[in-house]
Amino acid sequence: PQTIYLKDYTPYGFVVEAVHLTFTLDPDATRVKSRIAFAPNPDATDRTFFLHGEDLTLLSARIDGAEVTPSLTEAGLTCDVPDGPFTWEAEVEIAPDANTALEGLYMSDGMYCTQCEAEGFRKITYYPDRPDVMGVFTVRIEGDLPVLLSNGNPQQAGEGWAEWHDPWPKPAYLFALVAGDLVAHSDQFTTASGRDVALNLWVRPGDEGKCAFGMQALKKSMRWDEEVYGREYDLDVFNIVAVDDFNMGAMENKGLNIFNSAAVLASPETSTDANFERIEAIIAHEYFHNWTGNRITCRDWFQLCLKEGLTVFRDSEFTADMRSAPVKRISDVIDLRARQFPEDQGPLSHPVRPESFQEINNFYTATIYEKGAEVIGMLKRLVGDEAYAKALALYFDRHDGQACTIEDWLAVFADVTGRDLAQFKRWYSQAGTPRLSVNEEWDAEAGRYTLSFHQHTPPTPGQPDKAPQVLPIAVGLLNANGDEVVETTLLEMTEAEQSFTFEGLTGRPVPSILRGFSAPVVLDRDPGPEERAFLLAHDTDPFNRWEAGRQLARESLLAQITKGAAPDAAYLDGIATLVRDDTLDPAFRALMLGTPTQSEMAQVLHERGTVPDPDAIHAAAEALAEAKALRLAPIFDALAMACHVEGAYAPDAEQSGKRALGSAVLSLQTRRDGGVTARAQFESADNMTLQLAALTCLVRAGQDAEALAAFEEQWRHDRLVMDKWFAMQIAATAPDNALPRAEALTAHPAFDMKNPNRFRAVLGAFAMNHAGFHRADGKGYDFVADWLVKLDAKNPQTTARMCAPFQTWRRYDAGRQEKMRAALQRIADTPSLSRDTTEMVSRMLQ
Ligand code: HT7
Ligand code: ZN
Repeated sequence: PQTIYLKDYTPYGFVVEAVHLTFTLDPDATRVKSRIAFAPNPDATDRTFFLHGEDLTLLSARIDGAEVTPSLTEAGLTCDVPDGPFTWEAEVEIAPDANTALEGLYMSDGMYCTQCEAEGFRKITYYPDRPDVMGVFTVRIEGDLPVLLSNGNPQQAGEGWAEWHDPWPKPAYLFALVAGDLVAHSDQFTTASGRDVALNLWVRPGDEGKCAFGMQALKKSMRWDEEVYGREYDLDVFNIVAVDDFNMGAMENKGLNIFNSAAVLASPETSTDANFERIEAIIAHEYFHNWTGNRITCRDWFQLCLKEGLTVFRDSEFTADMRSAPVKRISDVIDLRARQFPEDQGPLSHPVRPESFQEINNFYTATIYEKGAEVIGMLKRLVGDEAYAKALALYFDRHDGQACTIEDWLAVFADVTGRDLAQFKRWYSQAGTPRLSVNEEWDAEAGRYTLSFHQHTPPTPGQPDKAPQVLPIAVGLLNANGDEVVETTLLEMTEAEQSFTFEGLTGRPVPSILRGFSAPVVLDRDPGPEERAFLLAHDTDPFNRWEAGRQLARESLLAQITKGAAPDAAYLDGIATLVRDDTLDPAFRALMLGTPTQSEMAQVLHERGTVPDPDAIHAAAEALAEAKALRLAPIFDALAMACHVEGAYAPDAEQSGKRALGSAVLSLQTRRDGGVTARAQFESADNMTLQLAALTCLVRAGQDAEALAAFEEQWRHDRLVMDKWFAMQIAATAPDNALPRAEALTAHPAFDMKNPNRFRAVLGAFAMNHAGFHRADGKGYDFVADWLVKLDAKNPQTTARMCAPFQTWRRYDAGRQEKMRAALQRIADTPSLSRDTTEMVSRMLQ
């Protein structure tokens, strides 16, 4: 496959002045007529007229009304064109019903639907399918379906046809069309400047009862973006559509967002608190793209983090404002460490702005999204809130309507602050997770305390040597009583080694370093259990308080695994004290009860030079949970009281925090009472959060046969709930049982490999059962590899994403390594393997 390089970017030879599309819908033979006004691009030198096009049957082509015969290739067409402006017209035929890749125009249960980002529009018609070519689209849809939607504002409609016009120039990746038998949950929003916007959430009949929460989330997002970023919505209508077959979470098409139904539909009976929170965040994310992505888009796909990193950062700020800021920050860091750190420290490591790719779909990664958001968080910390707000205002002002680069983005910060951001820019070009080590010096006589830091980023593929990066390190100092003697101070580290001094102290302080996780680094520092226990008890920074508990748990697990030690009493005591503290937010206490995942422990062991044994890690995790259950047993009842929720179910921060703590306690309680409490909760639950939490406990306890059958019987008609049923019983079961269970579930009548949600529910959940996936006999690897090979022929994008569990193969023992490598090689050797999967497995094997 061909490699595309950032350095080779050149502007397109033409500008698009207007695009008219007419769709005549048919599942097997949809006709697409295009009329596009082109003019020479004064900023370009190369005037080759190339239009992308894939899997299209060209029926006719005309330039300025005269028939032409373009040269066709697999990737598109070229044609001789006049020197000045001209009109291109073409008619193509496509087959949406045969499109199982879910890219371009496809069908989901009788409904027509599109997904064009990143390069799907070229499967709809011939077009310069690149984000720097922006045009004003007018779309006519003809089809015998009640609802016909496209981007922008509705123009005219009649029986079996509708016309839409989007006044805002946009790249083709933001094009969307939906047609089907849909019903709307409608509402209305008045913008700050008084414009009325009609809001519709379109769903399949039967799903109307799952729309109210999504609509409220949309209205909250619209208001928040006005209040915090000064951004108003800019069309008369905002449509959201829920689709069952979708490769990712959702897509921000201009004025017509398309959502995976799992990312928008919710009701208390069928959705967990976590689902509600995720839906609120995704609705916000897609809505926020209207400015950060749509009004200002990316010049090329190497700049993907320009819209994704910024939009993730904005949606995190939104969730922090709507719910609890510390809880959101801790959850984001858990997620970053679980998904981005392994990526950045393995064969798939790439910079936040990559310099080359073969298949852009493989770069919608945790690095681009989550590390991209961390980079913006650091920038904001460094320049301060006020300068950040000014820089963003300038960004919107200066670049509205443009396709931009990271250079444009950084220039607004440089212009507003006068800072030289050349070194900061390394965050965009250098891959890998920096490691930060610390030395302390205390001069009692002078009352001077010095922190000396050393930063080092290990080599990553193609980048053996790294230069020092700008690290904002937030530090606070506590005295021996636990009082804060130096409030959070931002140290700006720019050198490989650098010292910072605090004067005027009356006693040796205890440092709280990297507060709020102020930079996405690994902090290599072992202050010992006493200091961690002290910070767990006293740190005023909630993130570092949680981190102290997390590190105690990590060290306990390490000692259990490598030295056969018993679970650490200091950790158990600290947690027991904290979890009882009713002044603390229950959601925070629930997070405190969590422990590192088994996969995280494998990573930590590997970093410390010990080959991880998945069975030993599982045994240690079980022993720690048992010890915690024993330690907390005397306060189970008191905790259950603290988790009591008054009144009707609401998926708000307060109630869901209580339920999160309740679920954490229930899982410990199940270890003591054999599942009696969980079974009672399962039977009496009137919401999915409580029901699923109880079922998960029963699965973990191996007491699940009846409950699983009852749950299936109750929910067999609801595809989103059934995804939970499939996933949870595989992820939470004992490792020995995971493979037989996953194999059996692939034979279940409701298993449908063509539906990405269902495929992920089985195969993705299996890979999350760490010791089950990493069975010593290698059968877990073979099972996943077999299914990936099968799926690749239908849906390359989802297949390639689901290769990720293999990325850590070099961590494990020789036997497992060889079996994982062989499974990867078998995937790589599959005849006609997609470009997507080929790129992923070959990067992993390199
Ligand atoms: N911008 C979108 C990214 C995306 C996508 C979404 C759905 C299906 C395929 C996709 N390819 C790329 C999602 C987002 O970040 O908002
Ligand atoms: Zn996004």
